[in-house]
Amino acid sequence: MKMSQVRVPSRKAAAALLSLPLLLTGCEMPFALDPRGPAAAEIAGIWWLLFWTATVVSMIVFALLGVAIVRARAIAREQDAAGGDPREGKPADVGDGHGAPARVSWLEGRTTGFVIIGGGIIPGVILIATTFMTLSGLAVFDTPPEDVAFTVTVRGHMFWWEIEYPDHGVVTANEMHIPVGQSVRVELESADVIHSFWVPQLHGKLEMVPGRTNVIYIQADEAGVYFGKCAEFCGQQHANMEFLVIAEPEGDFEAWAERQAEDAPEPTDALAERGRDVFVDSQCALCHTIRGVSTGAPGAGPDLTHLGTRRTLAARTLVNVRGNLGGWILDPQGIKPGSRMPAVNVPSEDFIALLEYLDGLR
Ligand code: HEC
Ligand SMILES: [Cu+2]
Repeated sequence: MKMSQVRVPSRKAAAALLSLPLLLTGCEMPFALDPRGPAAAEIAGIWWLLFWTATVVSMIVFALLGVAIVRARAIAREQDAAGGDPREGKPADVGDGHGAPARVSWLEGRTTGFVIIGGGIIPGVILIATTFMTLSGLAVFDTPPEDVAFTVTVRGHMFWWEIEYPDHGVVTANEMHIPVGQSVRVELESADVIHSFWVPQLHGKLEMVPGRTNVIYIQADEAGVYFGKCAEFCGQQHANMEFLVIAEPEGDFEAWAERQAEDAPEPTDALAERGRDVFVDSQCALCHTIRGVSTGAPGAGPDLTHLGTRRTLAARTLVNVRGNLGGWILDPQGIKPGSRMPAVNVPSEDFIALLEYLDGLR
């Protein structure tokens, strides 16, 4: 084929193609590459190592390819001009029968060495080195830090997170608090299918497997709200199985834990009091624990004792404001189809009271 027959993509098409990766990332640094804890920093380091190695290798490969193309075209032109192979005086069609050159002169006699070194030894050294660096980096999953502040148990449910602090006597859901700069041991369990615990800015993913306990150590070096997500497809609402890790100064953390360990606050007015009765007398109480008020079946639904202190509802599906709370109770299957909470029929006056009560659980 002659060069003129090759279709070169237009400049516009090339520009569109090149900007595609930017669109895909939304032009923001992906969470995992913006680490805020030692384990995530280690993992991001491995990512950058592999990225730059791959970049340098591909640049060299593309440069060699470019050289080969330019040379081949030069030789082809010379052949055309001379009506044969300019080096050996052979006919023009000695190559592939279409006028392409048979050999590239600068590689002649050097091909074996080039293939062994360029195709075997160099890639071998790079692969072995990066394998060792990756494996030693992955030790962040297995090596317990020297000082561990305490243990939290996180149990995955379809499609929410049960979070328990055995040392503090706290049970909550979908929102985990940790003290800044301290390492926390997290025991990962599952109540049903395989889930995966992932807080990209703090650590890599670790599976939550029914019947076993996996352990991960997380630490945040800066105060902040970190996004977490189930990273193993677990069913219809997998995409809405998210959570928050809130890293705060130790004093704030202790205050939070103390408050969470208390029983639910008493209703402060008649409406809220009626709301509590509605809750206790309805199906809600079969699935949800409100400490001091109701004991739901274990694992049937999130603990609601201090519901009003949480930032989000239903595993980060909704912001926790009264309107959303009402919407959720009326139509959980419309908001999160396939979630394990059924719509419960509550008469409208009762509903207002119920909302008043639940919103007051701070
Ligand atoms: C069959 C068990 C069941 C019943 C009955 C039930 N729920 Fe739920 N509820 C759940 C489950 C499971 C979730 C978690 C849903 C998810 O996020 O996927 C949930 C979530 C919630 C949440 C959000 C909690 C959070 O921290 O995100 C609230 C609030 C709630 N339910 C209130 C109620 C009220 C009020 C009633 C009664 C009108 C009720 N539930 C009845 C199982 C139940
Ligand atoms: Cu999941």
